[in-house]
Amino acid sequence: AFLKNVVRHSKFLSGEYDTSFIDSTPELFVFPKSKDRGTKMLKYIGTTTVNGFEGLKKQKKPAFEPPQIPKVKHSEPMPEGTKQILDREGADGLVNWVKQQQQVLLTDTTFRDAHQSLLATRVRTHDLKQIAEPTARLLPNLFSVEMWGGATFDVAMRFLKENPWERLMILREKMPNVLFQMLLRASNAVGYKNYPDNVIKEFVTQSAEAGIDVFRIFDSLNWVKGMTLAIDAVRQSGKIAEASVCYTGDILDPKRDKYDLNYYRNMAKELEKAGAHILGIKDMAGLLKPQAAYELISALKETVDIPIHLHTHDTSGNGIYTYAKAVEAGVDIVDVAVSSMAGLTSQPSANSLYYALDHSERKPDVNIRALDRLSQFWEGTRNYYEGFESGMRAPNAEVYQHEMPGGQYSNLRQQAKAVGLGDRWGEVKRMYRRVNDLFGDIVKVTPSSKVVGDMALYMVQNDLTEDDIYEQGEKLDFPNSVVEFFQGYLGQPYQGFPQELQRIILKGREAITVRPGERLEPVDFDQLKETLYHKLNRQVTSHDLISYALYPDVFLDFEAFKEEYGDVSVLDTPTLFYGMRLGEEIEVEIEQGKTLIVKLVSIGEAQSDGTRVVYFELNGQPREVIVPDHS
Ligand code: 3PY
Ligand code: ZN
Repeated sequence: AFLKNVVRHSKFLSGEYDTSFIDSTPELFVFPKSKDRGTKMLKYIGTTTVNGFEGLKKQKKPAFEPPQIPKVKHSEPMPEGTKQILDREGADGLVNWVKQQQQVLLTDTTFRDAHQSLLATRVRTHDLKQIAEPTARLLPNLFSVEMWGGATFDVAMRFLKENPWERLMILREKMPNVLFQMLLRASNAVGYKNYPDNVIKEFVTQSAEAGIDVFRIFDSLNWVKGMTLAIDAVRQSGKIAEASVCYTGDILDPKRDKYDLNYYRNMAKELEKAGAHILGIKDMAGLLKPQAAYELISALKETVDIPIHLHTHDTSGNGIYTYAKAVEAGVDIVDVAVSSMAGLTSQPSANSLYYALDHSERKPDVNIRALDRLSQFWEGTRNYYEGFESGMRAPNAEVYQHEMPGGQYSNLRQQAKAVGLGDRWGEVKRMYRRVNDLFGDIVKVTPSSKVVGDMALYMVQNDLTEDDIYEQGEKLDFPNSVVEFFQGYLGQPYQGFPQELQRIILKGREAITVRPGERLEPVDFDQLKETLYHKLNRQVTSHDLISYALYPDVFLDFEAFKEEYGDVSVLDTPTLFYGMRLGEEIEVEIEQGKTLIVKLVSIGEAQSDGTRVVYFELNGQPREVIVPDHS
């Protein structure tokens, strides 16, 4: 709204300007000064000091020990890695290289799934960027670093108030040697619903251009029909399509025969035919038991020619044993995390796997000292995020009962707390499995896992049983996500929906069996750009546009937040979460080479209008801001 300068001038907008334009309208070249960058920041710090941060219990900022960043020689050339192989030899060349390896290759998930699964996805770019270059230098032999996708896109904007595209580009610059991997929910992109086909294509194109090399693509119901568009888009961008089968049930349990070995074999063949460069096995809950891993991988190695990449979660504590058996059966790549960010609902520890495979032919070619140093950094950094820990302290083999994905565990627990079910968490977990059975035993991974989670919360909250659903279902108002799921808007589950239940839940609403994307109007990006331009009053980048197409409300809220508080991604994490202690002084680098020194002097009494004055010094000058007091 404050922009009155050249970029808003009608001549400039219509392109009817020449060099005389500058001379005739000099006033338009006065840009709004970044005058209030400091004030906005003080307002943020003041508000957070007084009111706390969303999702965290308000408390005085703890004094954290700064994490130890491993020292590396910045001036030395960056060691080459898999990224150079892809760039030189293309996707097929890279796949051939993988096939030639005797060692088991590693993907490090510390930058994505590990913190999605342990810390509700809250790890910030500010911390990731400290350890990015050391990781690239210390672990150049990784197959890939998973650092984007899944829930990170949404959480970055919604809670951390930072731009996910910036994260990608900042890390890319610091890590030019290893493949960057993301998790793509096929037709759901990085969201919770199906998007129009052209949005998926555009998102893949933009992600590839910004630096993603490997796309792990999955459908939340293992519906191959929902995946082919994304696979094609990735192939067209010249990147690696890792099409994945989600693993559920237990292939060795004769009573769970819906998802047997043949089911996985068939799907693997279909994905290879659909153009997968690599076959992913996505064991999102950590249900793949060691002997099952041996049999599954052995069977799939006979079924497909492409490399196999196994992903699991260590919730039960059996992760390393599962990997050891998979390695024995010839798996090509496995997902691990740096040890202080591993275990529990996260991936198995890279450091532990290294020793587990010591003296074997397939021992990974990584430097264990390097892994130890990276682990020290993460041990310190993890303390910043303590308020987002799930509360799980030990391996929990109950996961074989409830089957909840590792990435969902901490989030659903937060959600349960938010609706007042914090002390009924045990019931929620048991209900989660009962809902799965009620729904006909479905694959549970984002977003189908969210549907099961929503239904479980709904049933616990309203004290409902399966019989109640069948008997009183006509009168019940089911959660939206559940209704849409039964409408077929997330695709079709294997062997279809339970029909009687579908009838009860839909109450006469339509149900589709075609691919949802076929029925969605393509987004008119030119029109959308125009709309967004008027909403933001500034130039719209292609990243803004796709963020807005995926998450319109979240994106606009994020923009409004920036308007009020500026760019808070420059703040250190303790300050972002807890504000400041009285008398504390911090330095904030607001841009390269420009640092502000902020001191919190005092906090005024609560006023009758519900505000407080917070007194700071900014670069030695007294400054005060008025902030609301929500207590
Ligand atoms: C996601 O989709 O975010 C997941 O991590 C699923 O396991
Ligand atoms: Zn996962």
